Amino acid sequence: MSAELSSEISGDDEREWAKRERYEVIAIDVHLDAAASATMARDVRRGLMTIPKEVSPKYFYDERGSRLFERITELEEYYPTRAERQILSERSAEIVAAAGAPTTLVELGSGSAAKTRHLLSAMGEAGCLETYVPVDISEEITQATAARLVDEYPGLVVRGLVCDFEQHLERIPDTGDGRLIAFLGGTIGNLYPYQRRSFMCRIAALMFPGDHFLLGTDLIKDASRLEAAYDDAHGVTAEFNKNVLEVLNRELGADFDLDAFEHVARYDEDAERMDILLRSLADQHVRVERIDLDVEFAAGEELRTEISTKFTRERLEEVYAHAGLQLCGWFTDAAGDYALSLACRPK
Ligand code: SAH
Ligand code: AVI
Repeated sequence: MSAELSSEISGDDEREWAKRERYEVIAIDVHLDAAASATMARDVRRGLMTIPKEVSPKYFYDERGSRLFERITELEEYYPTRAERQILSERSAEIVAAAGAPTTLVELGSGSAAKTRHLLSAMGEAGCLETYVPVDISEEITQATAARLVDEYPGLVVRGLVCDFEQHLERIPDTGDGRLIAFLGGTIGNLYPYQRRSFMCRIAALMFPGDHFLLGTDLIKDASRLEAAYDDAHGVTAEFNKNVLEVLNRELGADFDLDAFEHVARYDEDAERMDILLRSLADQHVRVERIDLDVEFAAGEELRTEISTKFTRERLEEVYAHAGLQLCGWFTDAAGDYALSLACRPK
């Protein structure tokens, strides 16, 4: 609002203007529609008919699932969030400089953007911060995050996208002047290798010269620490895992009995990934009404709900090279548990 204009209004008017301003600086495009429910129906049908059975982790994140994930990030056993926060709090200024002082921060799987503030603040301090583009499948958390950030960063424009980042990456706005595209939290580890390869090629295709990609990845370590991180003593991860069954019950009219499954978290050394599963505690029958599907589970049978791949620097260099990108920055926490890597197009 201009100073001239603000001097003409007061009291209720001023509050009304403040509200209006907020609407003007936040634009969230929602691309989850009838097609998205059809995709979910198709995905779930295919997953429950496959051997071994599986459900995509993107269905974890309804409002309750997003809240449970936030609780996971605070658990003693779940070190990745703390490690990534340490790197961002200490090295964001360096990362922003290495990324060429971008005006726009695009964040895929942004969630509550709790750690992202370090990057936004560093961009603010470098005098380049203009636009933040959160991209997430959960509308509730994206709206709430956008509202909080415009309050915390006066002048920031938020142009969010509620969509599936595996399908709608091309909708990310071209804001000109250099973008930093961040994919934090280790979420890339939740993609299967074939999904990761296609995702990375599409990211590379989106990047203009001068754009940079910042990727958070958990690093390979001792299996016992990994398994504890995904099977905490308070049972929050178990609740998060079982929440996907609640989502299927609500969205697809399924009748999963949550007590008839147990949470399992196992490290697969060959595939270098955690397998997160739900093991059936008995022979049982599940009906998924909305897709007219009957599914049999044998006692002990496992339904895979998520993988969480762990990386090394060498493996990430291969991931980037396959997508035609080049590693141009490597930042780890003091314990070497977690890495943020910066990639760009080769000159
Ligand atoms: N980046 C945050 C949140 C990580 S949790 C952090 O580091 O703490 C993973 C986030 O990705 C959730 O907010 C979830 O809603 C989102 N997400 C998962 N699959 C997605 C998909 N296919 N498309 C868009 N967002 C997705
Ligand atoms: C979002 N993603 C990176 C988390 C992970 O560590 O793979 C999801 C998670 N699943 C169980 N705990 C955390």
